Amino acid sequence: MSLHDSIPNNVDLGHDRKLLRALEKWQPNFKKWWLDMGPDGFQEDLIWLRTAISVDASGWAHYDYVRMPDYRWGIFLTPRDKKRTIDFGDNARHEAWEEVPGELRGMLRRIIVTQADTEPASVEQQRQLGKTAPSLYDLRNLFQVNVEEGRHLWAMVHLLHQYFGRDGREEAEALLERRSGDADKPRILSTFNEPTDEWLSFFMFTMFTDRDGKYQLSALSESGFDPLARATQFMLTEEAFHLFVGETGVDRVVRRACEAQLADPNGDARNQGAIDLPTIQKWIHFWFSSAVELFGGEISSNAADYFASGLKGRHHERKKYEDHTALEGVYRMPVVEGGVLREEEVPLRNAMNEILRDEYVADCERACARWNKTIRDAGITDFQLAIPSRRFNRSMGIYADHPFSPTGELISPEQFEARRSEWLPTPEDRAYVRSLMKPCYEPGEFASWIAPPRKGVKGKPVDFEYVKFTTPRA
Ligand code: BYC
Ligand code: FE
Ligand code: FE
Repeated sequence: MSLHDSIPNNVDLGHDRKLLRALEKWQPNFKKWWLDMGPDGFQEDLIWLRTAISVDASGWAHYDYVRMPDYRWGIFLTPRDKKRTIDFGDNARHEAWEEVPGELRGMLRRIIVTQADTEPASVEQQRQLGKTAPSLYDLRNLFQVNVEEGRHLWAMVHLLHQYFGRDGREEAEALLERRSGDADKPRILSTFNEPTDEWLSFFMFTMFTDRDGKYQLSALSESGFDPLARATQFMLTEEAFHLFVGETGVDRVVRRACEAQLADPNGDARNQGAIDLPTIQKWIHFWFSSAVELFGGEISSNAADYFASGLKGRHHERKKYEDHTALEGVYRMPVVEGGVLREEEVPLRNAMNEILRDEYVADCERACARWNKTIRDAGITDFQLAIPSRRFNRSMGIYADHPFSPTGELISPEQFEARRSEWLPTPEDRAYVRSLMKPCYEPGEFASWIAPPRKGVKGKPVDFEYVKFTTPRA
């Protein structure tokens, strides 16, 4: 582990001068991007952050006050297993690749660039959120997520630089040039161009969009291209925290909604400065349906090629499956035909995106069941939240051209429009949620619309000074 090099790493950068020089050339451009597009207005403040300093299980994290531009963005891969083989697809049982096979170069580059692009995109989407943080605890968590997404970009840029020569270096530059939401040079995937300008959306994003990241990274951690597998394995350990922020964040908004509803004489949480449960449901509808697009087409020859070549497996491919060829068997999928939904059999390899989406949906439903427990525990028995059908509100894939209700029934466009404002955030809902977004920067204090967490970070109390401002704040 070289922690004191210009770029902390466990990939022996010191012995690869050419690679080190290429990355050292990219580094100032990354820092410039971070200052231009990272958290706006907090770059001088001291944030209680964890930094990766080792990849072994015995605590890879180190906590201290850090100014974000001084964060030690490093390159860490889980250790190499020299006996590793490719474990699925047509190349199964061959030795894992340590270099990029010529014929897979284009496909692999495309996967890595797509993954890489999401990381800076999310930082850009969240750039203004610090100004309205509901507490110092949440402010710190936002910045923790942001610096780690920055490190995920480093992890992918390292692969581009080390294994893709000149085009890899060009892709690495382009990653710093695209901008979330920009009409001329947008980020690659749809969700990463959606504004995330209030905190309910931030919690939904870390709940639903980062969770796509978990499943995509998991599929890539099975890759026969060993450096990608090892890079994504380590990214997954950081991802767990992002998902924690999202799932518990939503849970805290739900808890507060219940308290406020029960405390209000008219049973209206909004009267108490909270976000009511039906509004939370609309945000779930919006962000789930947006995130679920990220798994790609239901029937996808790209996905079949990724699997066949051994580049992208299923979630827990080695642990969970016995047949790693996926040449036999079918996936039964509801499709729209002649105006009705009916099941069609799709060859397994072409359904890989859908198989991964299944894992994702089940995980979202598990989280939703916990929020519903929070609602019941509060004493509210007539309201439950729900994850909508994956067919609801889609703009890509086989369900895109048909309106579906949140419970997944095929409906007419008129029926959808008649209920749109009941199902999805209206401009008024958005204005209401935005009106609540006022900063709460006193240690231990929380905004009116969110309950405190059950405990602080890494043994620190909830009222710990997670952010020390170096300039006075309003
Ligand atoms: N938006 O066969 P299809 C994360 C394109 S999140 C726009 O359906 P495929 C993170 C597609 O590119 C994880 N375009 O899809 C989270 C293709 O284009 P072409 C990110 C889209 O290729 C929070 C066409 O539609 N990682 O880490 O099987 C914070 C038809 O392709 C979208 C990855 O995505 C979309 N949503 O699957 C920070 C892993 N979906 O060929 C970070 C790498 C599809 O017509 N990516 N298209 O030009 C992949 O494995 C695949 O590219 C996808 C798409 C699963 C995304
Ligand atoms: Fe990430
Ligand atoms: Fe993440």
